[in-house]
Amino acid sequence: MKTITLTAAALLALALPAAAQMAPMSYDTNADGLIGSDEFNAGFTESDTFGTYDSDADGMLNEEEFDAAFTDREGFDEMMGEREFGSFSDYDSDADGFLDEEEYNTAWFNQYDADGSGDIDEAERGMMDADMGEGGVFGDMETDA
Ligand SMILES: [Ca+2]
Ligand SMILES: [Ca+2]
Ligand SMILES: [Ca+2]
Ligand SMILES: [Ca+2]
Repeated sequence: MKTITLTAAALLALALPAAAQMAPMSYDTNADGLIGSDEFNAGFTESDTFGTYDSDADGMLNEEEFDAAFTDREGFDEMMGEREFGSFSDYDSDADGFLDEEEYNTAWFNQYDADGSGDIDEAERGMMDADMGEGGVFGDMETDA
């Protein structure tokens, strides 16, 4: 009987991380309650919002693609609420006229890391969840794409 109990407990312990990974927000891979920039980059890249907005599939967002995805998008200001969202040039840190995925990821990470602490804590994560959820910035990509 003891063996069965232990086995069940072991199975449960194994099942928990797997269940957590199935959640839509699996960014916090080391489960410390914070999303660091590495964790964000990995999760955000996987969600492939970048690829969705890269209409000509050249691996870069040009200003036109960026504006279509964000600044010119209907209802975008409402989704951003109080948040400041700059223009293309604010995010094109090397000013080559394109956003590569790293520039793009960094731009959004900085949006969510509102206090600039270098990670996204639970409070900041609420904003991220709202953006990823239905009616959020990334929530209705399919209907917009
Ligand atoms: Ca973490
Ligand atoms: Ca492109
Ligand atoms: Ca660039
Ligand atoms: Ca923070």
